[in-house]
Amino acid sequence: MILLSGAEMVIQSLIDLKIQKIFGYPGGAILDIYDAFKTLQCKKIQHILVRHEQAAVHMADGYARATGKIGVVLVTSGPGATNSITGIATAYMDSIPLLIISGQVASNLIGSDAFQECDMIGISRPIVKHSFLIKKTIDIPNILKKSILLATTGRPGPIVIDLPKDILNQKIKKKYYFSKKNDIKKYFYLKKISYTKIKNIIKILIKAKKPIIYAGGGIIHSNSYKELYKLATILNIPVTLTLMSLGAFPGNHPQNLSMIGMHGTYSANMAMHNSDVILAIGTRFDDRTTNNIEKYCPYAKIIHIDIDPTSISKTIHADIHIIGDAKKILKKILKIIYLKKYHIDKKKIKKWWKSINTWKNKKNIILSKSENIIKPQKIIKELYLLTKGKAYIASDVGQHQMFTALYYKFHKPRHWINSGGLGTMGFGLPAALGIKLAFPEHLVICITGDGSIQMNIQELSTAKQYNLPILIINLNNQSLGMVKQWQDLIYNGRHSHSYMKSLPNFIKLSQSYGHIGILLKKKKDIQNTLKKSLEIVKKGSLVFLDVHIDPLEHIYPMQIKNGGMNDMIFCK
Ligand SMILES: Cc1ncc(C[n+]2csc(CCOP(=O)(O)OP(=O)(O)O)c2C)c(N)n1
Repeated sequence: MILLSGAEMVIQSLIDLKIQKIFGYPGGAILDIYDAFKTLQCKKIQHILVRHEQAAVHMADGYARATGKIGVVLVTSGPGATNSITGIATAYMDSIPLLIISGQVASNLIGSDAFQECDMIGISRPIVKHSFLIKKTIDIPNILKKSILLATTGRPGPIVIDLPKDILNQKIKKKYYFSKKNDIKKYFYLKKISYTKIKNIIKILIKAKKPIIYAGGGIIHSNSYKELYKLATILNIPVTLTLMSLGAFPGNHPQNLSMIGMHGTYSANMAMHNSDVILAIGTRFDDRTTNNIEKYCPYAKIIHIDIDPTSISKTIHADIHIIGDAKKILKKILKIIYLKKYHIDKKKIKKWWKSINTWKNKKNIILSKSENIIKPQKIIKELYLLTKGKAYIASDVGQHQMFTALYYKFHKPRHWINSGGLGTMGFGLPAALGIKLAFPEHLVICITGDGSIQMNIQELSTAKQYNLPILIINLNNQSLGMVKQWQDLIYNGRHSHSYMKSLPNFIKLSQSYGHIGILLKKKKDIQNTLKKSLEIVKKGSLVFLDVHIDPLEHIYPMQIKNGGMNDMIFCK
């Protein structure tokens, strides 16, 4: 057994837990941990020094979403801890597994308003899956191990570990014991999946005249895309996705109706509204996907599969539900379909498909003609064609996010990374860097807006330090576009503080960080400029492409507030 300080135990445990990357920023309370990187001569973990703790959490979050592994963050006490809060809330809302290790003042000073003291456990409590204040050095390995299990199992989520400075002390060595055995007690108990319920669900799906699958982010968290694909194609059922699950079903598959909800496609929302059976998997029926719950899908029987019991009938009543891992449940459904040799008559829902195809073919978005001005839809479509839907794309929050969700067809899961639940501007750039760190060989693109990018633009410096050549596409409309759109539609066009007058010169700004800045203003240059930018990125430089788009463009379709799923508008 080796002797280590508390700080060394943190690093050694993370090595033993096979953590490869830590995103962090040093400060007084965690200097011992930073010192332990040196005293242990740690080479197995790469530490990425960000420029702001919020970005550290988003970077770890992007890394986690793209890889399916946990993202680990290290921040100091006080302002370091509070700066991480928006990132933690972002991960919490989208069920992303993160471990946030925060420094704390020494145990004897806790509660005395000591320098850089804040009650991190208290502040973060409503936005974590669980948290620990470690009181004894020897508990460090076990609590780290337990935290990773908690963060990554069941419904994933962020865990905070607060570490008082005295228990990390580099000068005090204690026996380090890390158990390699799987000896942590499971914290949840899942009932055996009911055979009768599964048979019942299959019968309902087979009998349905207008069935639909509504697949959420849980499909991605549980890696059950193959099972979803099999079930949907065997039964010939249309599939709708949420903002969080784009890519969980191939974007160009004829059964894919794409995104539902506030900015969902016409066909997806119409099909949901008119369906007679909804199979909802790994989704929580949040308000952006349901519109007014009183008018929600009036003809449908609802079957809900989810790992989180608190999601069942939380907003929409489930007629039948199964709690558990989506992959296991879908596998069981498929197994029973095969074993029992159910008679599946795909033609039975021919009429349903006819209606869906009419909705699909309806030209529901009326684009105003533009001679020279770039329409945001056009650039995203072109990007999709040039990258063949294979790029990892991180976005920020606003119109550009919705344009990307609607016009870039994601063929694979974990390639569309955005903040859905909290809707955090400033997420895109750090998240894209986290993805690039995970997959250095892959093309990573950040699609952002002139408002969002300025919320974490300092990370261009991190990108330079770690040589992370991504493509940033700034859909620049000189305004907080989504806010302006709401003001146009709901506030009679009164643009109160949604226009930004003094934007920086993004080209010079990115050049000053050591990157390449390119300006795109004309419609006729879209294809060539995109190609050129992608080539430069491929050669190893970060490109900041500042695209001046039509500042008046809106994102449509848009559901009418308080309406049903089928109440949408398509133009101003
Ligand atoms: C941190 C944060 N503050 C405020 C908002 C509210 N909000 C949502 S979209 C938006 C405008 C985003 O503007 P921009 O990034 O330029 O994107 P655009 O809508 O123009 O594409 C704002 C202010 C938010 N989502 N996040």
